[in-house]
Amino acid sequence: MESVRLLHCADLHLGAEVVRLGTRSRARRAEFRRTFHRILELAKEEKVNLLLIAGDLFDVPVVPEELCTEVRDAFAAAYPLQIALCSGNHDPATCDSVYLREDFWPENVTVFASGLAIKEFPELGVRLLGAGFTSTYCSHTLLRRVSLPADDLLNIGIMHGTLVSEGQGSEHNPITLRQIEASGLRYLALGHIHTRKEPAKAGETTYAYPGCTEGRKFGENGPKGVYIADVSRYSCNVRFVPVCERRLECLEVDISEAENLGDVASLVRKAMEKAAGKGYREQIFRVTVKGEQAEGLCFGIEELESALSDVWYLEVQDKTLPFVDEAGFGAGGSIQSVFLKKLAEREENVKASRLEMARKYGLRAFLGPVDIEN
Ligand SMILES: [Mn+2]
Repeated sequence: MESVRLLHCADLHLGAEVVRLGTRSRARRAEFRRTFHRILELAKEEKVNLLLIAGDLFDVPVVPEELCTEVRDAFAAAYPLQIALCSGNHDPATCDSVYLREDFWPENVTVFASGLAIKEFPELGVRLLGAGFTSTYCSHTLLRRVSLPADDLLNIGIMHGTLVSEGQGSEHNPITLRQIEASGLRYLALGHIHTRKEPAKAGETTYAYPGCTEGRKFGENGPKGVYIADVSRYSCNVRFVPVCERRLECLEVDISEAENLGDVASLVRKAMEKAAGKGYREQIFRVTVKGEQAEGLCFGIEELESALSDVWYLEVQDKTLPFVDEAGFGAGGSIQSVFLKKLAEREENVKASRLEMARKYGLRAFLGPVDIEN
């Protein structure tokens, strides 16, 4: 075979508890499993030869039996697709791991669950090198140098680990670019980093992190998916394919222009659509509203959330500053007017922007605690 098509994914975290989605949490957990099945479908549609799952397929080392069976049966049904996976820091091959169970995995599944091992697939023209975690931590590198036969097989690697600079350590399989370069691999399928990284090269080796396949918590934002890589002796073409059921987004919206609840809702809606496109209603948002409230504007978080209840999940954080009537302090006598007077006395020595900040936050501090952003 001249070239081989790989589907490279990692960090599916099946069985993960999804934090803080309230009544949506249960539905969200089921979505992680649906995404797993979608990846198998995608492998079929794209006529993939080899599916690589680079660690953290499961969220925990000891996996509920029902989930083990679901995954195994789906793998078996994907035959003749070849599937290879390695254990990661969340699903290390500890003594009671499903990865070590005899006669459990179907014939088309290869599991790497200890130090570097090799499996050849002559029918695909591939030699696979893989290693897996045996406990949560692995502070030595699993990417040992091995001498590979100079034959026609393409050398492909799979492991969970952390890219480090020379001399830097990591508790999760530290890998340096020099080690990748010396590996003799054409492609190295990595897992562990949940943010996708564009494929890059070290020597002749292309290495990549596809990121997790669903955002588990805010911060794991944006579209999530897998890499499809066409690898030959001469070339390596990698493309990203999103597979996530939903994306997460964290947004900040300035509502200083809003005069009523409807205005606030429409500013937030516009920001959500801008971030996630037309399908924004199906996504998961954390929105922080900020800015200075206009006079007379009065809204509660719950009111705002219910005005936008057509969005699948939305939580709002309020960091707005309340309205203060500065003109009302002009007459003098009040503690606020003394504060403004003192501030004015320093006008010549302090930068205008700092003075403005002091005025803005200082006046609000008379009303209660103030959250000052940097
Ligand atoms: Mn992970």
